[in-house]
Amino acid sequence: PNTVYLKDYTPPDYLIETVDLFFELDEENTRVTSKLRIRRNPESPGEHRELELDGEQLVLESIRLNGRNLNAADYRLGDESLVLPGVPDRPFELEIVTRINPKANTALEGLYLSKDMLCTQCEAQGFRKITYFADRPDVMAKYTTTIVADKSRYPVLLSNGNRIATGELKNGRHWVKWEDPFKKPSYLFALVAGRLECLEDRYVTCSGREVTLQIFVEKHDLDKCDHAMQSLKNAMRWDEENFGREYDLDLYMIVAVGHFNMGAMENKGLNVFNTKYVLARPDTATDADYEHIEGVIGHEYFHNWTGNRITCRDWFQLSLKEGLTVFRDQEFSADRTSRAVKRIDEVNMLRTRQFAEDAGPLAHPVRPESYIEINNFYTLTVYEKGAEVVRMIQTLIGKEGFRKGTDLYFERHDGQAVTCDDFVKCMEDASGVDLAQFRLWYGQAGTPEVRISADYDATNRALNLTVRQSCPATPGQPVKAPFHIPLAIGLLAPDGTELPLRLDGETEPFAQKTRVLDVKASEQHFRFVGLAEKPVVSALRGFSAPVRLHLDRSVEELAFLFSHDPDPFNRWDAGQQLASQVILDLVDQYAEGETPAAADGPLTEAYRRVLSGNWPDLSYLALLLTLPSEEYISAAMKVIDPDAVHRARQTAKLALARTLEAEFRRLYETHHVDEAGRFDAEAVGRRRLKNACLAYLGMLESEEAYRLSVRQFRSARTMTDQISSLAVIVNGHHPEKAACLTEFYERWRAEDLVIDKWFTLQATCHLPGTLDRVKELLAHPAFDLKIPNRVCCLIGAFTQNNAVNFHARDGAGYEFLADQIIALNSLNPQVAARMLTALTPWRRYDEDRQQLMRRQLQRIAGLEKVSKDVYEVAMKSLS
Ligand code: BAL
Ligand code: ZN
Repeated sequence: PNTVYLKDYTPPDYLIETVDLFFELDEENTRVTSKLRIRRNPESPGEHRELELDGEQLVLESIRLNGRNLNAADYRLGDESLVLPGVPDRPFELEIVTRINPKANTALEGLYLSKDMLCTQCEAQGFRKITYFADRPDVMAKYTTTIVADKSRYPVLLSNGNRIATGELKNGRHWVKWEDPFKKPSYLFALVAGRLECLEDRYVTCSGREVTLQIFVEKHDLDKCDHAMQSLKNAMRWDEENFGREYDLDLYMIVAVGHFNMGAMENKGLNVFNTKYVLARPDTATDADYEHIEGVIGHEYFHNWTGNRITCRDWFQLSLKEGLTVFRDQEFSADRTSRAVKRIDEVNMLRTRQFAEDAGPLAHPVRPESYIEINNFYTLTVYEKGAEVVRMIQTLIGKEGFRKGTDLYFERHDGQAVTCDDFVKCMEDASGVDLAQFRLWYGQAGTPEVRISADYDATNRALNLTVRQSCPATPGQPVKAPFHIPLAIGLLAPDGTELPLRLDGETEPFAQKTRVLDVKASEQHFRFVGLAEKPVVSALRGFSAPVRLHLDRSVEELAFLFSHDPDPFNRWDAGQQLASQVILDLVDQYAEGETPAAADGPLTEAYRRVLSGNWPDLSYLALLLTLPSEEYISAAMKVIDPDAVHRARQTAKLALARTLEAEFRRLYETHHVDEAGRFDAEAVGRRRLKNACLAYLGMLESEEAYRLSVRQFRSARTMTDQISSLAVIVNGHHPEKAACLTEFYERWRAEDLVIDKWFTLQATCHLPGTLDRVKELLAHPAFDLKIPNRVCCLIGAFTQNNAVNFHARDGAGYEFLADQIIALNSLNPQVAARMLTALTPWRRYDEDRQQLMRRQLQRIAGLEKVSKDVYEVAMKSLS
């Protein structure tokens, strides 16, 4: 397969001004007529001889140029292209008729069937599976779309923009015509047809325009749309208030689809969503689901400006829209929920998953330089690290400067397809801050390591900080230049109060309690003065840069910060570092064949102090009480030993449960109140805390814990409470485990998203025998390899969230995964490639596991009909 390079980018030779589409829908034989107004691009340096259009898996029926039928001698047809060698100099019209088979489309790109519904997914390159087109984001055109279909099967016919005409036809057919007044790239095209019900509402924008809001779902899901609708209205208001962005069409539609490769898709005026980010009812969706729905609804809505009106010049610039839009949805959620908790959740994901990506063979910059299959680059690096890069810009130029920067960006580039560099330039121009060195964050891969050493000079009452940075080599980038790192820092006195942050030479005290240092060199010195006592350094506050921080700390210092740091992120992080130290000590002891005996003193004491505190934000307290994940602990090891990590973490958890049982019990009972109808921060916090306590109590495997968990399971009125108690039951030896799993299945068998949770719970059970159970579940009538959500909830959950079982020494987990990938490779390459990443970090394990994992990667790479998606991940993983 070909590699595409950023350095090879050239502007399109031809521009497409208008696209007039005519769909005659049929499950297996859809006919697409596309009329294009095309003209040469005056800005293209090329010779303009040939017009090359992209197209895959299409049956070409006819082509007409300015009304004249072309025959086979007039064009060249390849597997992935249609080339017209002689096209006029002046603007011309091209009409292309193709046929496609949506039912056979299991890759879920282009037009496909989801249950009885026809729908599209065009990002990144799905439009070329609908018709021949210049399928690249810098070709922006105005679209009209007419859809003809059987009225009883497809009473609802949707596309982008506004519905401008409808009509009836013979033989029970009808048609609808849509017009999108905004220019857009082909990846934002959408079409949906089906028997759908609609929840409708209205929104009045800041300038007083009324917008109709519609959420389309299957009939039995109509009672699960209220939260999504409210989230949409919240997002629309928030974007007006925080970014000055008003919605631009009179209609905003969302359709929930059961078969979907991604989370959701921001098609202009017609978002298509994975059902899991739309549907919620208190008894079917957890608090986390509710939050994710609001976040994703916000994300897709925010794309209307950051993505749709201003789009990417090419796919290497994907983070231009994704990093910025993730940052925007993060801020939206932080304003809607708890800022501290949201930040911790984000950083947790970044530090475990994105850091691992950055440290492995698939590492790539936020703006990649090459790809084989662009679908493989919808990654944590492009999205989450991309959002961190935007956040750092805000930190460096300030909130006001950032808002001026986005205002300028919208003004300067509206209607254009631009680059990451264009965005940074707006930030520079608006703020006057030089971001030349900062741009390296877009081009250099890898997670920078920042080492801080602090030396207190008692005689001069000064603190000398030395900050060193380096960045490990990544594929194709052996040597890195120093990054521009915003390092937020605070200094604490022994009683926990914040000390002034005056640098040597400054006459005025610094006004704030947190100060951002500009770290730009590989070694830099900062001298803080006027410090009567040796301070404790609170560094990288709020996780001000996506770096690995190394700062030697004693257990006492960590315990101090865990009790006193006013920065909520750093306070939580101090607890994580403390617990990691304790657990890593246990790992060492297991590795040396010892069986550690006692509970750890400092950790227990630190937890006891936290438990006795008075906490307004209970979600935050729940996070303080949660041990670092196995993934996070593993990341600190030279060679990952999944068994030892699992055992050590369980041991630490059990020790805490034993020593603090009474406290956990007290908190559990205090917060075990029925608030089924409430989803405010307080009710969510109660549930999060209560369930964290139940998880500790469950470790005890006592009659009492069994009673509590099964009582909660059977009386729960929220999915949060039910699934949390079932997780405790499943991961222990509860006598009613099998009965509870059956009850749950029987109760929820009609709710796909709840059954997904049932699969996940069993797949993530850390007890022995889980792989056998997962294999049984593959044969369960509710499992279907063609449904991405099911694949993620069973195969993905087992291979990515159950290290101790997936990495079983005999390699059975690896073989199982490879078998599934081989089956998925031909059905849905995108999902197959995503699943395959579980084998990518094979070099992080011991020799035996390395061999076993590598063998499966080789088996996959050697497949006769390997898809581009899978090939790229397998080859890069092995290289
Ligand atoms: N553009 C793909 C889905 C999303 O990031 O919104
Ligand atoms: Zn997005």
